Amino acid sequence: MKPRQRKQYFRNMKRSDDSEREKRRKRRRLIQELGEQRIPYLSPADPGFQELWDSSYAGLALRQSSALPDGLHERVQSALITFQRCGCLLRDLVRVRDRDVFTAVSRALVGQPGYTYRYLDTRLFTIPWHCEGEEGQKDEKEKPCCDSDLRDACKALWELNQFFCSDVTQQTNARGVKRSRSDTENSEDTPGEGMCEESVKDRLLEEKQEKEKKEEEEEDSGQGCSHSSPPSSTPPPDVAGLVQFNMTLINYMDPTAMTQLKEEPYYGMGKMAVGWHHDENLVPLSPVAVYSYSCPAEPKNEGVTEKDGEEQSKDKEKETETEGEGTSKEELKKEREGLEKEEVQKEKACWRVGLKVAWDIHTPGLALPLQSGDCYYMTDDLNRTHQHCVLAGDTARFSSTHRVVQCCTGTLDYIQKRCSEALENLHTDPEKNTKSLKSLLPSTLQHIEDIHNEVEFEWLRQYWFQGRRYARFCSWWTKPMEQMEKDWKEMERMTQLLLDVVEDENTAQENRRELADVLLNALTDRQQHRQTWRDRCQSSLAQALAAEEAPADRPYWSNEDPDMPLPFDLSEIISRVESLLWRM
Ligand SMILES: O=C(O)CCC(=O)C(=O)O
Ligand SMILES: [Fe+2]
Repeated sequence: MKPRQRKQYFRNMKRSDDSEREKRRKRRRLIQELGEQRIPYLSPADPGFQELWDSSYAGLALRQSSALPDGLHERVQSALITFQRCGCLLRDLVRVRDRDVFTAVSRALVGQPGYTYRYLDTRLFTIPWHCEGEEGQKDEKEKPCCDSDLRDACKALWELNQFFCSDVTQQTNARGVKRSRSDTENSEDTPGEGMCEESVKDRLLEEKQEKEKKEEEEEDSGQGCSHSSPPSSTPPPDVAGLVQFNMTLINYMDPTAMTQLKEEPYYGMGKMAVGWHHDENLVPLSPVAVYSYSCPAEPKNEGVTEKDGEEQSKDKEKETETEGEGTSKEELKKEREGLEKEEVQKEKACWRVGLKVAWDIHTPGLALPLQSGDCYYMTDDLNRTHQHCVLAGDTARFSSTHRVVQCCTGTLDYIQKRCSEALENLHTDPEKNTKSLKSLLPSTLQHIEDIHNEVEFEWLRQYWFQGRRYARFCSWWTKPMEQMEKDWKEMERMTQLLLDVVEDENTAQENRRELADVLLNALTDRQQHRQTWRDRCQSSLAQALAAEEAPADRPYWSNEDPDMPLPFDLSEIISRVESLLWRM
């Protein structure tokens, strides 16, 4: 990098450091101001829970485990354990506010062959799921891409996906009918009885905090699948049509193996496995379906349902009251407090999904406990208007989160087409075995250089950053990535040809300046991104990973590599093009 460029680069870095520091300061202040005070949230045992759910969280639906066929539970649960056993579930080294962090949960993406999912600057590649009756995805040698255990596991998730596709559609349609009827009966949303009454003073404080929290949330990232609100102005999908989930992101976490989990800061809901977030990159208004499987640490007390638990605690309360006859009020109060604490402890032992209305600290939050095998759906615009988090229970837990991911730029098919588009501009003379560019139109070359950067930074480096984690258990991506690297190498050749044209004194002056501009922009971007990926690969967290998971800074080559038309480090070329432009 030239000294001037480097200065600018570091100035930008400093600016973003400053704003990061400012955001962190705001966040600390908000938490300080909240002090011991917390925004209320409701759980099933709290009065007004159902009313709050109906009025402020209507897009959330719980499907208790009994709604799924028994056999499906068995297959899905053993599939999740297979993924874990095969080492497919790994913590992602993602980027949050320019910092490298490991997600608390270990993850794998399973779904449509050739699809990817991008979150927190990380592109995950699907392990392809296998459809019923089909032999499984084959690689180019017609060999199955993964072993038979993994194939069966993928098949089970596909089966669960099929169940969700039809069940979510049915549930949404049924609720749609119910809601439109009740809408005409009672057009006003009534807040639940559990809503808090605030004093004017509290309210003013809250408004101030809300403003700050709003700013805070803009950059709050929970390592879920987003850090920003998805766009709102897109047409609603046809609710009567069948929902097509195209992939599932599997999560796993054993809280006993975690040294520190963050406390939920606003409501005091407990330890978070996944912080507050909106799911990112989904088709607008599409639903999300989640299967929750908590592995029992010890033999479960079968037959005790949520409801039973609640009834039991009420009975206990009654007993205490009768027992309490003759005891002092003080003792009674203590006893009740003890019971409430016990209740809270019991509740926090269970995995829960937490929900809150985005940009709102007046509406109480909602914490929904999930028994093993329970599923929940987030429908309508819940993901846009609300944020969710996952609250860790006492035992290890898997979840399979099915999504309709917006894939227009995220499939292998898409990027292969882009590569072909770029390579179309390369002409090979078969006799002389020389190469040249067909068109020298600046817009065409700009387009090609954009593709070049997209292939390198959105696909190749993303893939290799995740080390050999894919190839270890599934060969599906191996050949396509090799081919993509070959195509990219051809694009390096094309950039070199463009450089030749730009540096050729015989090229018409006007055209030359335009082309030099195009080239300089592309190379500067490329150089900066290469540096970012180098830094990511060399971070202390990345270095601490085991060899087979360690990030590879690939493609990387030395200046002496006879195969490569341009050097890895572009600073010298950038200087040349810059001074050429100065002289024009
Ligand atoms: O595990 C869950 O219940 C949800 C996880 C989640 O929110 C996510 O992966 O985006
Ligand atoms: Fe999520």
